[in-house]
Amino acid sequence: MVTLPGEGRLLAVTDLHGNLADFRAIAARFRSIVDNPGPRPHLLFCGDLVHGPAIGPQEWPEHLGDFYPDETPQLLAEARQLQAAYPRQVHFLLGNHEHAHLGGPKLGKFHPDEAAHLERQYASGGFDPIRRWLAGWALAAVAPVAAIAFTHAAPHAQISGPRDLDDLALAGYESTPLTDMASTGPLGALLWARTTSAERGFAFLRALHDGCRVAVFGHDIVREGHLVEHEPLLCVSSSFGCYDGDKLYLEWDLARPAGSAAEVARDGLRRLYPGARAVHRI
Ligand SMILES: [Mn+2]
Repeated sequence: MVTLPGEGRLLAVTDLHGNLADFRAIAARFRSIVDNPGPRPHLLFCGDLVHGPAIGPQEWPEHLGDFYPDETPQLLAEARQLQAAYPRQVHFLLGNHEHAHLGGPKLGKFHPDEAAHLERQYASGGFDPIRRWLAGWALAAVAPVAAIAFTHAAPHAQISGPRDLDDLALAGYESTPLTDMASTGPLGALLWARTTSAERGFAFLRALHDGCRVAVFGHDIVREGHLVEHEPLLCVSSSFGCYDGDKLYLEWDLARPAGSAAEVARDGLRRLYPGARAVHRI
């Protein structure tokens, strides 16, 4: 688990899926404030940086939003460089797509085997350092003063404390059916759950950090950019499956205690491309 400090600005994005332009947009925003006086800003990626569509602009379907080419290798290279430049300020959460390289079930979204397709783009052994890097990504982040927790998928996991996350083994899910993942235990829920009940969401938050009131996550596509299905859930779509004008990220003062998901949505969501035409309204 990543524990964020109680001051400084936090930028959080979800599900880039190989979209290099979107990565560069949030990285540029981070760089624009990184040298400001005052507490250091933080940048958090909430999983699924990898695996994009291999579909040409002519065949591109409406449900995937604006066209982009999959540039996962370059995105990973630039993400590593950014973290190397700001090691205590740039954080990554594991998504189900990264897990496919670490013992998770095989994913066939745009290729028969997404992980094999990406690894084939590297020279022999070239993916090994990337895999070691991915293996160190966290499963959750907590901003204790802001009272916000971050995961890749919905906060459906049943845990008794943050230590439970340390004990989760990533390997061994190669042949688990995808439809079973969200119910196979805490790891499957953390990476695959699309939603959860209010009761279970609040129980997860309490287990991570007593006083946490808001759960921010991605994984599912929300065409409008975000959804508060009910408290404490705030699902954010920053990139994949959205039109540029609808892509949202979170920007929050880590010293400001959040009271509810609705408050964080109202005051913390920003457009990734403020100049682009929004198809949907916030
Ligand atoms: Mn996902």
